[in-house]
Amino acid sequence: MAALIEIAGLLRRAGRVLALTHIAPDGDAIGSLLGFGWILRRAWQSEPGRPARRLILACADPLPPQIQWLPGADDIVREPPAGPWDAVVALDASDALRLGTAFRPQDLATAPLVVIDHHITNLRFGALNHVDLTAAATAQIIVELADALGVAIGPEAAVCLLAGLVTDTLGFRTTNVTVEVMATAMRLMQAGASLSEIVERTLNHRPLSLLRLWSLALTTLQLEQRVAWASISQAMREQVNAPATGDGGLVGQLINAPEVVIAAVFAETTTGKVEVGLRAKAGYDVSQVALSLGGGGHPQAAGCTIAGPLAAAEARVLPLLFQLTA
Ligand SMILES: [Mn+2]
Repeated sequence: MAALIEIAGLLRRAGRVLALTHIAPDGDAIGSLLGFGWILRRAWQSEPGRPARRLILACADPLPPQIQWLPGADDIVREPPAGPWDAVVALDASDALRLGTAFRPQDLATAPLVVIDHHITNLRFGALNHVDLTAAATAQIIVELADALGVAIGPEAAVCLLAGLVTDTLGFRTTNVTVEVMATAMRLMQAGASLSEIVERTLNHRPLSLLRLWSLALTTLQLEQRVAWASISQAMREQVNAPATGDGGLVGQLINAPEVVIAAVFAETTTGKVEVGLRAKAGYDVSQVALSLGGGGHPQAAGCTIAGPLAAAEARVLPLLFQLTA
């Protein structure tokens, strides 16, 4: 694994950096991307007298409302301008496909690809890979990168990075929350981030259209062999005027039922594909199922996007889940 000090050296020397995060972005994807941006700009500022430098932050998909408010979010572009670059950095993504159209091989003509991630399914697709499976969020690794760069974390970076930690750990409730994670969170609070505001604006954000969508999706809820699943069609979204993608955390609700050890939500996209969100209780591992279907994630939370229609996607995925609980 590439050391953060090596990556920090490369970033300090670089004049033109493109940073990318994954499609269907969550709080850790955007929090890490923005936190990275704030920290790298500060590192560059500490070396005055150098020629103007260029940092572009990109995410191929639009940001959901619960993370649009993070400091600097308006500067994220969906399509990066043309290079050349001195470094391309991929954050919180386990493979290049997950970066969507923001990932263009020609951007690597002059630049090494630096991968910074914490997913067990990471394919180490960069020239430099820092994949820390013990990190609760990619945001936690960005805090370590700030230390490697020797820069103090400012209030904007702190908000973005704490949002990444809070959302990926569901408010510090997942099994990977260690004393170290809590210490990082304390550091970010000391640097100016409000924990209560972040929880309120990310995890607690549930518009009525989402609750109405859940009410429709829950009519499809089924349970077999301790596997619970539900589906969301585009027709349901239109009926309640809900956003075009995602389940807004429904799969995370299903896994909370004591009768359930694995949960899945199948969500039809506007292109007819199906996003599959998977959750597992401790002792079960859905990451390998997601990986085998072209996706990825963590043992307790993973996902993939596969061919539709909904019924075909369910017929393909459910037998793999039943194998885990047999
Ligand atoms: Mn993450």
